[in-house]
Amino acid sequence: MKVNVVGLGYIGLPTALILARSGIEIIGTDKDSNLVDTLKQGRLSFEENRLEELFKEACSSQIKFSEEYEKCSLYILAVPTPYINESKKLDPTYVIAAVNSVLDVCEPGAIIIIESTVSPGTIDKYIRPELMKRGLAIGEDVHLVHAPERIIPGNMIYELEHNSRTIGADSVEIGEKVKELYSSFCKAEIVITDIRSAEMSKVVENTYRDINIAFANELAKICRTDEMDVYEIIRIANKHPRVNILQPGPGVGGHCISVDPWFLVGDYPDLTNLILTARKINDSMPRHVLGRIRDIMREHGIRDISKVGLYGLAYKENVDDTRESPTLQLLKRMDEHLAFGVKVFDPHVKKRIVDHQFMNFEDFLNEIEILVIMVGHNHLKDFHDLIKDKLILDTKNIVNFDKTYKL
Ligand code: SAJ
Repeated sequence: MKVNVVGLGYIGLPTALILARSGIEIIGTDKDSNLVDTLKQGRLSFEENRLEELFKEACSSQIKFSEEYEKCSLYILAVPTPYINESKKLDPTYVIAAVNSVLDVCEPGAIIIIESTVSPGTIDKYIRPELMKRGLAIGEDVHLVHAPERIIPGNMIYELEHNSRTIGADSVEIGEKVKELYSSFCKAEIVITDIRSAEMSKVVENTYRDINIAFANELAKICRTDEMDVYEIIRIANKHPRVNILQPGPGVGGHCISVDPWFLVGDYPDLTNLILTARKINDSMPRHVLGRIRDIMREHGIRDISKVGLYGLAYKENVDDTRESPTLQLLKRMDEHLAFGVKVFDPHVKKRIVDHQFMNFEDFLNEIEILVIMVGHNHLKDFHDLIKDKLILDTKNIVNFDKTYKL
């Protein structure tokens, strides 16, 4: 069997590699020629636990990288699905373009699996019409499938193998065929459903998490006003067998949880009160962090914002992915308040992407009086001796020294 994986980003690349390792012939396609060259030279484009090892194993099997689409009978599309800032609706441009490129070359009866997260109804609204315009009979000439990914950055390889999956198809027969393909690497349950349910369940999963985090963040704000320990309260509440509150933090980043709920808000503006409020609460957290920094500066008579250092630029621990990161959100807010000069360091982000970004942790520490922990990278554990006497604002609840402040 030959499979063309289209889009070699955070989802497409690990998926292509794990399929190749399972013995399936893979063509990985991306329109970014630099990325294709990098992969051809045996170098990875992003950091991920166990990805290097998987890359080596896959490259010794049947995988090739190309800018071209391949003629075959099975395609997996993992291209970006951003949202339009003003309307909060999904921007389907990349998926539509990828589907059309596939249709230009695919074999009759090909299966096109869309893995990218899409808002409910996207395939009916935007993809089926593309096939119909070409006079193709859906379910005969071409089959559409939606198999949303669920893997978490930082633990992608493990989760590719162990997370349950959803396959949305127009017929059980096609669903079963795709299930067989995914069974080559996925050891967990694979559920077959219709396309709309698959689209909706994916968005619902991430929205559920966003709302739960918003609840934790709101509790953190309530507890702050009356000096209660939000972490202790959540820890105790979670001992109840049916309570599972997530953790408060400096905001919600990443390309999933902070994005997907907007699809529902964009499509159902009159019905999404809770979902919209949760989004607003999570988006307000960088401002809350800024307030906490101001409190600590006042208390200690520190006037110069350049004495503040933000630890972490990634959107979460132990990854180098900075998409929608709370630190970038906070820096934007500081910029709007003309608070320039704050120092930044992230051990995983090796490229300079913001002003005053340090590449050496000790140089960074030497320049600052207040350390703001925005991300709980494991890296910090090796430096407790260096930071224990500093003023610290720990937004991730990972250290507890004498001069540590919490969210
Ligand atoms: N966060 C909190 N408090 C928490 C947990 C997370 O503030 O208790 C923050 C994180 O710091 C981060 C953001 O939320 O900024 C999102 O992080 P995450 O680890 O919860 O999720 P993602 O975006 O890395 O990955 C999610 C995963 N979804 C769920 O856990 C439901 C993953 O399984 C999905 O595949 C992925 O989104 C996706 O692609 O949709």
